[in-house]
Amino acid sequence: MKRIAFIYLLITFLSFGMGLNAQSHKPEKRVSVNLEHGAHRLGKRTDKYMQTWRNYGLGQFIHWGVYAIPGGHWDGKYYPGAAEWIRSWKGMPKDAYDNLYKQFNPKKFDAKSWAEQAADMGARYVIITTKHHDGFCLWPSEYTDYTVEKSPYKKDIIGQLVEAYDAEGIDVYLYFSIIDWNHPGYRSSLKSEEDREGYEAFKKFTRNQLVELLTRYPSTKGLWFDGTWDPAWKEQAEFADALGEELREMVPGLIIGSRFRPDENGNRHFDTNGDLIGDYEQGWERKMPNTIEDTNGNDWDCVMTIPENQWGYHSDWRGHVKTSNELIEMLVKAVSLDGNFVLNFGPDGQGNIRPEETELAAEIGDWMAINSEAVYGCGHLAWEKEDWGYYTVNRKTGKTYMVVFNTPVSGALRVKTPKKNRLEKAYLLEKPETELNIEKIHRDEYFIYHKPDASVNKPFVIVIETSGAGTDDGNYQKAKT
Ligand code: FHN
Repeated sequence: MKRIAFIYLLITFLSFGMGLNAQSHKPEKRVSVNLEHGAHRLGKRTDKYMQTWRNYGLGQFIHWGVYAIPGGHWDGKYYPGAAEWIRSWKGMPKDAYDNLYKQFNPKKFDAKSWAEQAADMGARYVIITTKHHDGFCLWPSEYTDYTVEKSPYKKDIIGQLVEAYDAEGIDVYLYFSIIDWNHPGYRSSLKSEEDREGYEAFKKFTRNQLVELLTRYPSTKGLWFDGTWDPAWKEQAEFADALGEELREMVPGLIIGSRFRPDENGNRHFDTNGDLIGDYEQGWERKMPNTIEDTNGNDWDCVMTIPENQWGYHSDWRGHVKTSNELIEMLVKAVSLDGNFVLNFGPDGQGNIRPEETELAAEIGDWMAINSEAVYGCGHLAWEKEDWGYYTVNRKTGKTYMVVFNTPVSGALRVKTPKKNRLEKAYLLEKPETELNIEKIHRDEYFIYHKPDASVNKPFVIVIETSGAGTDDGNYQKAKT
């Protein structure tokens, strides 16, 4: 323990000294106390399941539920907030919302076509909302009547999706909201004995539903928890820890991120000592780290919406809608910083994926069809960051890529190799036969010349080959705790 405390202090000192914590999610104050329900592991998980997770690169998020029926509108009124939250927006009658499931009959829903589209886009994993904060279950749970089985649609949606995505070779992760506005025992905070009694029943229900999900869908690779920020849940360190262990015993290698359980002091994501609770950091929602130091050496995913903040279907997207180039840049940036990028889709009440999402999926898929080699199985290369874009490196083969988003007018792309590492060759991934000119500027500093013709409006990938000392992985090692 003393040795660990010393390492904490050393890292804290180095981090502050080097100004590394600027964007960090990790609590800045590092202490070392004994915790029963804090992190159970320091550093990354190294097993084969987590290695598979790490190499996904691109994932798809699906937010679907009865909120897709109003699609951000009620009684002719436009609700600008996140569509999946409409039940809680001022002016929305709760009773009306709670009866919407009686209209849930998505006749156009075709799990196979969703899965095929995701595969064509290049997604290697999918996160599906089994139930969101409203508590409506997309599987026929035996622990509540508020499920798809009681809707006119009747059929098990999660079952169909798991089957279809499994068939496409896309790993399935189940999203599960701890917040459940439909359960009588659910409370955001526990203020009375009565609250506590009701909450005990809610905890049992939560456990039963999770066990039920993993029993029904044993090919599940992980659980993506949400809605764990309430004071009531933050008191449940012991319960959540035991539940996590029980679930992990059910599925070998089960992956659970940092949004699930608090430590005994109610800290989430990072425990009182500043160590990550869970298998990867789940705090990068609609934002991304800028440097490898920001990631604290942890695995992480970034979940991203296409418009500013709509997860469920909103029929009226206002404001900026991201382009495929922006999304591809986020994907590559995530991979270059050892993370996964998960793009959200919010199908409508009939089960259609909206045309904007379909178009973006196709554009990303076209790019991935040529360039996914620079994404899958790739991670961070600790070379000096350049303005043209991002380096990625294949973790197994060491093959190195430059993913170029901004070509300088000169066409000269600067590359600074680590000491004793010579840049020998550069070619376009798309046309390996086209070798690019390399000019040595100074020691370890080169220009690679390439100016794509004016018709090129997508990022391109250059493969580079070096000789000498090999790649310097120092930063990654330094960040590991
Ligand atoms: O409140 C939810 C939100 O609706 C959405 O599901 C996102 C997805 O990460 N999670 C919560 C906000 O963090």
